[in-house]
Amino acid sequence: MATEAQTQELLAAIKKLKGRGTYRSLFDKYAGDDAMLDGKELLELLEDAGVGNWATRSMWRDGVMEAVDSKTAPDSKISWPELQQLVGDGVASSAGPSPGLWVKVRRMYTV
Ligand SMILES: [Ca+2]
Repeated sequence: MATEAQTQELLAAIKKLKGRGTYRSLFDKYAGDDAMLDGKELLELLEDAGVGNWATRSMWRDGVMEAVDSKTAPDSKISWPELQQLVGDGVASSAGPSPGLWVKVRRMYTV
């Protein structure tokens, strides 16, 4: 279950982890040299951000991956443009994610 609250929790945790850096630098840190965030790297990010716990974190990973990964060319990896859909560009972040993405992220926590 859950939804809006968990989406907000996720975004708040990522924002906190980002600290004074940018979303781009955070992405680069976890994505590494290939500039793609795979499942293992996403799990590390979620763990460092304190999202979920040992029992639920893999569900968060799967949910985030499913919501953010391209629907037309899914590769189970998150590129920077894909992550931007979730966090915005970090500059004009007040605009936030598109309404369609909110629905997707919300749906992924609904069992
Ligand atoms: Ca992808």
